[in-house]
Amino acid sequence: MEFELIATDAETGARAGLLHTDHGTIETPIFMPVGTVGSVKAVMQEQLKETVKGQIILGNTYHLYLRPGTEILEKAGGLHKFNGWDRPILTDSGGYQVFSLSGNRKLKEEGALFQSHIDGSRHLFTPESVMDIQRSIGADIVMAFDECTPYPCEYGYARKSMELTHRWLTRCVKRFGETEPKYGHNQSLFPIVQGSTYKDLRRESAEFISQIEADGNAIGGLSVGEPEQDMYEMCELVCGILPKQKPRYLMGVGTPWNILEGIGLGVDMFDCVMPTRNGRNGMLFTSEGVVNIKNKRWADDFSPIDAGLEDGPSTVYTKAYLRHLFAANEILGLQLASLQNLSFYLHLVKEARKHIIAGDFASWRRGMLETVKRRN
Ligand code: PRF
Repeated sequence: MEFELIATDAETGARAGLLHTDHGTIETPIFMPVGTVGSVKAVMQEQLKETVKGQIILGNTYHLYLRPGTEILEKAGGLHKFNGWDRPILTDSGGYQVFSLSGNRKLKEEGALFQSHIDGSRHLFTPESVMDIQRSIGADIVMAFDECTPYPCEYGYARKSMELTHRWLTRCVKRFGETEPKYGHNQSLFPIVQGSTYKDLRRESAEFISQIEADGNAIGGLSVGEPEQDMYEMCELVCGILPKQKPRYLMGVGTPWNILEGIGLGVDMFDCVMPTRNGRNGMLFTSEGVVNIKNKRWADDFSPIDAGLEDGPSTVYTKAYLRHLFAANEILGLQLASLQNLSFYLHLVKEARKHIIAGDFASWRRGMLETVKRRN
């Protein structure tokens, strides 16, 4: 995998780049739609490509390991073949999902013991097993096994957790180095910076992660309930240490304004369930700001869902119609809202990239931040 920096903004830390993988080139900054079980909820792969203009999607090791399981994934020839998405895929390691989803989990030096959220069965994830599972899934980018600390988190626990994440990383790197891709395309391992909201821990973690010299690096443990200012501060500190020539991925972030801020701090990749999950609840992200499409005020608003988007569901469907679909509990409503939000997120990062290259990112962003935060 290779990362080419195309442009760097003079006023902020923003960068535009090209990330070359065996499944195609990703233009950064990029947003990655979340396809937890190998499916971006309510959206077909054709729509992800043609309407949303998605370039890379994310899957979860935790979910795919529990269902359908590595045996089926290997029989299929990997996740790309299984789900029909032939562009890049990134898989999260399960480090986060074990802690947020499974019941009765227990952390040991060896790994994480947990109970499946599906049938209560008991499993052990270790850095080694998680590398092996991600080899079986066959994602282009695989994530290291980490512990994401909750917020707030006492200093002592945050330090111990970060140190465990570092020891786990060493084991991930070793196992990954000893194993081969299964499907003929290359895979890259991204380590994850932790350290909660403590500057000294974040600095130590970023330095530890940098010396791995991985193809890319991730920032975890943020957007877990801390004030947004703390998230930005940690992000800025970490981006100042991580290698400039490698892509930086801020995990699980966030709102459109979080993404604009993150780009300004030097982040290249983002993922979040927000556009799809909130979309299914009737919350739309548009070029006019945030819209609660269930609100009665849209009942006779026959304007496009998002007049600012040139393609996507807006070219065909109106706010009034989408509101009607939600009121009538129609499955198409969930699909259209997901398509709208993902199209908007991808549009936003594409515009950001355009303005980084044009050299007016900072002034463009000032206006855009106000617009995307507006409540309608
Ligand atoms: N670690 C992993 N995945 C994640 C996170 C993390 O810290 C987060 C935190 N926002 C989201 N997804 N492995």
